[in-house]
Amino acid sequence: MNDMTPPVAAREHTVESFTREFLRELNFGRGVDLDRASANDKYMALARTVRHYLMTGWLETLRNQYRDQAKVVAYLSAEFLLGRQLDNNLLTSNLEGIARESLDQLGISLDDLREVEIEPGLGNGGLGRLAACFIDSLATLDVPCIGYGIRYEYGIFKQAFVDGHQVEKPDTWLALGSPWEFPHPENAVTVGFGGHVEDVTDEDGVKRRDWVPASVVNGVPYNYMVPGYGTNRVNTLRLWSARAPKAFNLQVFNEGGYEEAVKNQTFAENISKVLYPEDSTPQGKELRLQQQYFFVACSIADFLCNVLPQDFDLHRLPDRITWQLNDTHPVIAVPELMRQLVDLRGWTWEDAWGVTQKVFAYTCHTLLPEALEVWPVDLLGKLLPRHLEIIYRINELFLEELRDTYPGDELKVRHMSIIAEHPVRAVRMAHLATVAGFKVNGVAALHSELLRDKVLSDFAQLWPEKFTNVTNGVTPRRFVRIANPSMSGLVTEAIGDGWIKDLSQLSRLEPLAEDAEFRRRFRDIKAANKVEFARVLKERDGIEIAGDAMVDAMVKRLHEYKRQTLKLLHIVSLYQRIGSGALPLESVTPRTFVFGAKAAPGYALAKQIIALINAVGSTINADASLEGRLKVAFPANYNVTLAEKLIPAADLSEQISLAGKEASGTGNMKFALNGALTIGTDDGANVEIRELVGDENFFLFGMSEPEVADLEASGYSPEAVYASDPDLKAAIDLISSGAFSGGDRTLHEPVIAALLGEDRFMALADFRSYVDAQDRVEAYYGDFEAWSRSAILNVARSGFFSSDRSMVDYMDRIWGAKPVKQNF
Ligand code: RUG
Repeated sequence: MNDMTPPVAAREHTVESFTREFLRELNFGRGVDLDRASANDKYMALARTVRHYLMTGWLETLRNQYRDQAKVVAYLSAEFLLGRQLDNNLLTSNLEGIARESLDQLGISLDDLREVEIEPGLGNGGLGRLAACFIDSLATLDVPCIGYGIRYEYGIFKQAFVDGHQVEKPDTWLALGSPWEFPHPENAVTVGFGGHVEDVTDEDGVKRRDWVPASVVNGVPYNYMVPGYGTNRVNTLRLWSARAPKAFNLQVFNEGGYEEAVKNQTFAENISKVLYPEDSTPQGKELRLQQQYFFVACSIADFLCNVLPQDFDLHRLPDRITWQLNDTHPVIAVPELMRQLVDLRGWTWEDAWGVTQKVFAYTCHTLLPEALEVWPVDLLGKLLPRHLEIIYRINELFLEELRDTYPGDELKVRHMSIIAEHPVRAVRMAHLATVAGFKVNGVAALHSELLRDKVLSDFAQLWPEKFTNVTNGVTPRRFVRIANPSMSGLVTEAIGDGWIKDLSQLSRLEPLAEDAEFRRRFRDIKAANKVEFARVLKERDGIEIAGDAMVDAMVKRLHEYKRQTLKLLHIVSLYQRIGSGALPLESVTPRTFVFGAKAAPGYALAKQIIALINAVGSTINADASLEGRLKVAFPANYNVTLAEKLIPAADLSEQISLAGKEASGTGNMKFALNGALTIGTDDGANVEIRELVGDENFFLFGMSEPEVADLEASGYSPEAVYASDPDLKAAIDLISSGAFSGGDRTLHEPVIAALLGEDRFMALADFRSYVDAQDRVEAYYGDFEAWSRSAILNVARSGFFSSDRSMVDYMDRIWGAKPVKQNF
């Protein structure tokens, strides 16, 4: 590319031009005519038409970047949970109205075509969705960014329920084609695995270590456009797909050795076959480490060799890039860069380490010690022998520094070492990231504080300036503008559309909370969103819910610390109290309890909790005596697409983790921004949500983090809590009696045993406070004017939770990257 290359002609933003383009794609791209085109043909043609409109911006962004060499943020993430692309790309290309009109004229419904798109589920939950929000915001803010990740052939498993039990099915998101990606097999990068390391002396007599891998795998880049909203900038997301360098062994195949002939191919392609189904508690699996190394090695080589100009002096690398490490998953990038500089380019260790320490920054997303990845040295050494050597060397120098700083304090040295000695010798990836990174951030104020004072406190003492906080955020484009068009229309009518790019402008809605007519319209929109959600649930899952009941939503991965069991105990308690006559049915607000949750396939207790929720749901839903007042809806396979329907419909957002366990949460932000009130503990970003929306517009309950720590220290007895609270006891006893399992007393025993035995996340301890808070919810919901006022204030005061703001914070506190406006 040079400055003389003419820019690709921009497409005309007219219905005629769009129609021409669409029909051309249908005829020439799909080889069908309109009369015979299937819905998929039409969707594909539509998607390709939209991407033509984004092409000028993309090519210009690449050209400008190549010319200006502005500092780039490379967001290294094993997960990008993108959600459907069509709506977002229609919005950013300013084609929503034009596309609809054009398709209408052709007798095609845009809404029908939207339904054809299968979302790329390339992430487990919050962490992957956050990455998708961040790249959207960076493009919108005109910041040069490349997202680097893995193009999993199968994304997060598709969840089904069989007799209420979770069954995992492969997510075949690519089956009908993927119109948004651009594969470039000619730019494949080669990555090694296994083998050994040897000493070599080069022609100049310089000795160095040389890694001789046992096998190699090719990484093929697939590029995706990441268009900004209200700007011409289109950044790139580059996802790597693994391929065998040699397709297969023809000779062996011809001799009938069919399996043997494709062995290499299978090994290679398995690497990007499936998203590792974990969220907060990683299981140490070889394939997972292969995936991690595969994508960071491809990404680093790509940046050094393809993105930077060939004559670039790598000593200036820190001026050109920050590699943001999204959790510990990409941390193997640290020794990989060292290897690139020392082994492949002959740099001294000191020079290489000097640069390495200036280009990586690390975001930690957890507080659970078991979620901080460690890799046994046996495994790491087998797969990446040279990287293990480099890690040992980094650690050796680090420990020397520690011994100088803390003479005689071997306990501290052992605590801080990158290498753990027990239970097996292993590399602590969070320590490696902290030692190498120039910044370490948590993802909400409380989380960053606990990271600094508890999880990584020794490091924070040594390097206080490294530690910072950036509270997470969510993109207002997808989660308000697109997901909630009616509310967006109302907001825009009231304050203009500047909020879509500057969410702090939502504060201008505050006075309207006092305006009865505005409240009525706001309420009407929520009511209509509920009807729409009910329609979707019926069509998608065959679940029937009332269109006008309170929508009480708990959607997140299934994990004990998130405490779906606490929500369940509340539901069972309501049911039990109604059944026993303690609670008159007429006094109970009609409510739909919506659950959405996938359990990691290897997490047995989480799966048992799912089965229990479904069992309780079936019983309650079938109980005619409740006159439909309580309903449990647990649609299988909760995903971004369903989230976009549920969140605008929700009244109550359940954010009930044990204080000190949820790093941030981002669902909590999406609900507040769509006018749901939160019932929550003082945990993660709930703390900031409550501070901003105000105590009176938030239902706080439960122990604070210091109270949890105190209770832990003084000895917690779930049995004692159970014995002392009659409602809790009655609820648990009802489950144990077999009331939800056709009289079978053993079926749900493991869940009850976990609660009464250890109750690691203190659900029982917070039960009373939670039920009291739910009583406050009931009472407040009855006053619909007050509730609507609070709902509007939640929207008005949640502008802080835009991922645009998060990105500005990252730029200021970490990256030093600057927006670069596109001038065309
Ligand atoms: O559990 C956390 C959420 O609290 C957080 O909001 C999200 C994004 O920061 O990341 C989630 N997370 C953490 N996902 N995987 C991990 C494991 O470290």
